[in-house]
Amino acid sequence: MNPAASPRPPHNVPRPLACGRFQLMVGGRTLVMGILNVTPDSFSDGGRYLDPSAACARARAMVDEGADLIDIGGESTRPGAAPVPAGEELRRVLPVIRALAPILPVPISVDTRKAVVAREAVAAGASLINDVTALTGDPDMGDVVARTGAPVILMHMQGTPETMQQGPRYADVVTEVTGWLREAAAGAQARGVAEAQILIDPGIGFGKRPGHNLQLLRAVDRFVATGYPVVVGPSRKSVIGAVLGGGPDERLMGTAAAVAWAASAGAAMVRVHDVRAMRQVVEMIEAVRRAA
Ligand code: HH2
Repeated sequence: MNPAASPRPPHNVPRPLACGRFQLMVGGRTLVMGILNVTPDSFSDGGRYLDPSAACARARAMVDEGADLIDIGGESTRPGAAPVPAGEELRRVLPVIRALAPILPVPISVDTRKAVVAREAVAAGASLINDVTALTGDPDMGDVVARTGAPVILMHMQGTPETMQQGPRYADVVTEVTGWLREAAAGAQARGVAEAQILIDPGIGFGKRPGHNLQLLRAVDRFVATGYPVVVGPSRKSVIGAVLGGGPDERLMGTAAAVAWAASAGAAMVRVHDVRAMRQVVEMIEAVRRAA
């Protein structure tokens, strides 16, 4: 990439990301996004936080453990998951966002592929939009993101959650996903989203075989070199089970290794379930990075 062609500062210079009444610093210590799935069927924490008071308690606990922001989702996007109607997704996430927004000392992100959910979530107090379809799903999502001015995570997925694990294919997964994300970011800007508000995510586990996921992790530095802040979500995912064996609850150390790798390659944010442990991982990586 020709740096002169981009107004973005180099990725390793910390800069503020405007998030509603908050500012997150991206480009310094890797930020920790705590996952809160208000769903009956998420692959790891499904059914545990459907009750709004349990969800709020979990969000507060993750903040105490060191989360820099909380990502709230009301629809599982695990492989084979059926879509959730907008009304049901709104019923799941809005009470939790409304209860948390006035009291949480960190920004709330909404994990949704529906424009109406993103719009209502921001109105209720969310200040970042995490769209696993990178604005390619709901035709109104681009407008909602542009109008709210919220930062947006554009994530790569091949196919849809229903179909994505049915024979995913790439000639060169890293080049294809990098190119796709660059185009998604350009498309978002063409629809009025500010360049400074865009983050990109290679979408670990979304239409990828284990080998693809490992190659994408290995290439986090190539995503960082695009100049966009990079989000990586390896937490407890099946690629870890493919390497080490074991179910989602046995993937803590594999997650820690993936988070350490991503953080040392310059990832701006990691999306994780195990906040306390992963905050320690990213702080240690940062201490090594800054050692004089
Ligand atoms: N992964 C999941 C959901 N949302 N968003 C981003 N930006 N990146 C990710 O890697 C990502 C994501 C899937 O994980 P989880 O939320 O734990 O499970 P489920 O989709 O079953 O709710």
